Amino acid sequence: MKGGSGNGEGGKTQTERIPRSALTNIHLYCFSPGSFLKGRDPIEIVSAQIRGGADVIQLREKDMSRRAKLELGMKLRELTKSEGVLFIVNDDIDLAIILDADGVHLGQEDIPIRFARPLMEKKIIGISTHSLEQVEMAIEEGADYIGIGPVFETATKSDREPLIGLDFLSRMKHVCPIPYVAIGGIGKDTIGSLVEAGCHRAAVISDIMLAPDIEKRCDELRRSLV
Ligand code: TZP
Ligand code: MG
Repeated sequence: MKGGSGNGEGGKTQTERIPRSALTNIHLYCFSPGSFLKGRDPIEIVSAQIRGGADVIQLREKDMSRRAKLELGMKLRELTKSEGVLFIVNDDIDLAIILDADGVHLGQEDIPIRFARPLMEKKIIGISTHSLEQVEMAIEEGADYIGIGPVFETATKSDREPLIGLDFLSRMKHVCPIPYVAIGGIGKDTIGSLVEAGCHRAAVISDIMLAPDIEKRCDELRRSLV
């Protein structure tokens, strides 16, 4: 088992707080397929990411009904639990609670952390940030980790914010005491520059979903990050 609230070694129960240390060792942050599904089996896509070394799986399905998200989420909860991988739900605090996920990932337009925390006291709360001001606010509000980006150009998020760039990323280690995960346009061709900027945690969507061999690509990316 890795960081997740597994039912394997350690025998943690879901009522214990997910320790912040579970986030210390995460490197490769992956996702459910969303619009990249293309007729494939979502469970097989996530399984391949886990076999390749994903440390976190986020349920991120922007076009699914909540009922469909619940059904997929139940399967992903079971899979991630048995594999000892952290399971995070995007946007929906209620779905995160229903699924007994390890945490929720919020955006700047979602419910603020101060309202989410009482509902998720023992869980992880992550938040997407796009500027120093948002990073400082996230820390002040008690985020457990931060998503920071977009670092590079991406077609995956149509309403993306301005690029933060590598200079800003390299400053994060001085300004951010909690784990931060870079996102946006990260893949096998760009991951080296991320590491050069001192960032060893990456969230990757399209480069993995479009790869001919998802497991192999995850393995390559994860090896670059450690
Ligand atoms: N937030 C900022 S960029 C982005 C999100 C969710 C999309 C990242 O996708 P990709 O395909 O890895 O660039
Ligand atoms: Mg959101």
